[in-house]
Amino acid sequence: MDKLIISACICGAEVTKEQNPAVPYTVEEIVREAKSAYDAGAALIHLHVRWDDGTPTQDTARFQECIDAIRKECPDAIIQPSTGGAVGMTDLERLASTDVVPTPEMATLDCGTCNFGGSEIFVNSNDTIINFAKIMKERGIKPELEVFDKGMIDLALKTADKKGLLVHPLHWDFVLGVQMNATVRDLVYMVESIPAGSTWTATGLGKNAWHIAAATISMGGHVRVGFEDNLYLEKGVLAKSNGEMVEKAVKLAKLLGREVATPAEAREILGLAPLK
Ligand code: KMH
Ligand code: ZN
Repeated sequence: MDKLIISACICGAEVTKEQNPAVPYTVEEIVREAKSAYDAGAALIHLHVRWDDGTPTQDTARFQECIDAIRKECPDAIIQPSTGGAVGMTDLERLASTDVVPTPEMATLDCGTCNFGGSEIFVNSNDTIINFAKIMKERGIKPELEVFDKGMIDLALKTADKKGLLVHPLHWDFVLGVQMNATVRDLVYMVESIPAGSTWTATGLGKNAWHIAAATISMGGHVRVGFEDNLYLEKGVLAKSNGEMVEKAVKLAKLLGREVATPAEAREILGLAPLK
């Protein structure tokens, strides 16, 4: 089994300080959370950014400021901007997070439309998937294929992959518990549905975080934890930082006998070029 890559989704676009006061908005807070996750063992930071009042933004300059500041504290972390942004943003707006310098090694690529709760719909048409894949391929950005149910795996393969826009081996992120359930059976179904040779990360929303993490560690996948997906360390106990959640994932890995990957090892596992 490969070593375990721990990704930290430190901020997201939806969670608020009202739900957990440690949710970061300002550049300083985002750096604090990225550093806490990195110091605890995260190799990869999945990044959304906010304006100081908490409003999600895909503004290139804000991403640049956050990435530059994170880079000072987490020199070798893989920093993966979101191109999902927030519900309601245009495709152009969403892609602006990748216009930073240097070009990101990775970015998310969402592979289908999804009910996001209440009346919110996260829209990713076939053309969006194809266009994002094309742009990422042209720019040498490795996509993390975000899939919220099994149909999105099929859709990614039938759209972008069929057009030769995805470079193999692919890397997937199974976001369970938004639309699809987050049981081990669901997770196994997802893993069995991706092309051979793919790497994969899984995350469970809210209370689903920890059993999905334990199953993923046991199955040889990689784990994503953080405020974007879950605000609680355990039932009724809010996490004080993203670092606390990464620490828990590291503890689980130790208990289950899986070593944790450094950022350099994570780059090797994901087929990314070593950091210069
Ligand atoms: N905030 C969601 C609408 C991604 O980062 O690519 C989209 C999202 C997925 O979080
Ligand atoms: Zn995200």
